[in-house]
Amino acid sequence: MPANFTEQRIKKIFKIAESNVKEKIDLILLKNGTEPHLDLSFFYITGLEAGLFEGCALASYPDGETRVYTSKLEEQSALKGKDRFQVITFKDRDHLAKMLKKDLARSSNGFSIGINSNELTHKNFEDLKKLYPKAKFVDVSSAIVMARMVKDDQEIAAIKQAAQIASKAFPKLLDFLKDGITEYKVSAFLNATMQDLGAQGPSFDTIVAFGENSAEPHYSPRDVKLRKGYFALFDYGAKFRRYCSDITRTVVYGKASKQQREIYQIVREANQLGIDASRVGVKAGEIHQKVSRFIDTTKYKGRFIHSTGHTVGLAVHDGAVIHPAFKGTIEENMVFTIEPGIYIPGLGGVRIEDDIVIRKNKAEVLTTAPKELIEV
Ligand SMILES: [Mn+2]
Repeated sequence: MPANFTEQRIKKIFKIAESNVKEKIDLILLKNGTEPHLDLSFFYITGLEAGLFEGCALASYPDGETRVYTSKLEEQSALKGKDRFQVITFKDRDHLAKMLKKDLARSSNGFSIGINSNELTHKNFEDLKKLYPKAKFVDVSSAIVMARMVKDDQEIAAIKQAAQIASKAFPKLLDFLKDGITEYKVSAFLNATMQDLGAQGPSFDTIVAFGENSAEPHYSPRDVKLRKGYFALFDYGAKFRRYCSDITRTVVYGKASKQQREIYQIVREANQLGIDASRVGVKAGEIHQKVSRFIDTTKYKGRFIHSTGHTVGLAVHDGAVIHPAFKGTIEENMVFTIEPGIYIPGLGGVRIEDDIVIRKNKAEVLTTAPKELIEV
């Protein structure tokens, strides 16, 4: 890991921010709330792997200088990065406010502070306005999203490992399935298996959906039992060094019906189409259109009800979607999912999701679990 990557990442954010807003930004200030209102950009900039940093702040300057304001509780975690940034410890909220006021108000003539409006809570913003009445606040959230979207080598290595852990858990999961086992038990098994394989934990709440429940894309496991002839859908991911993977596989428990086989093959083909369409220079919307138009040429027209994918990183939904709603162009070293599905209420659904990293000439698939139809 390059020793100065905090400086590199900060400079990258400033460069994009200043070209977006066309004005000078004196500093970028991140302020965390309490869990779950934590800005993961805090970890992007610091590279810290441990800690929550509730209530903590981070200030970065255009030359790459960064100060992390931490409570005593997180001090030991923060000190792990002290070669890349300064660590300043506060006693309580008032102490932090005093230090922020003194350290950052460099110019009495007013100065501009970049904030991440995607993550800063309204309360924290109101507090900052009181602290710096003369400052001009500039929203740099889209620059942060863009900077985080194109990954560097150490980020890709972490996601790759997270994807490997999730992929390795899949065959173990198949061995665990049996008549009458519940969605709860299988999701607990998956989480434990990923940790056993080296994950910090699951990257989001594991989805295990049997039978007709597989028609709900954001389903939560319940005490539903596995029965012969059911689709069984598993959407899960591992977190490794804070980076997420996100995979979905669907199998048939028992012998697949003709219709189940047909739905599966269409989704399988749509998944490959999406991967093949993911290249440097294409618009995210074009990838989605290729996938959704293909599904709409089949008798399952209209049954693909979400975007084709989303970027993955520190957050499992890391800022952009693979859909016309995101106007951006695909660049080298972006990491995102391709996850078409077909959902039929009352019957069930199939989704096949992979994580891919965009390389110079093609997409590299990071999730290596098998994708042919499996009848368990
Ligand atoms: Mn996903």
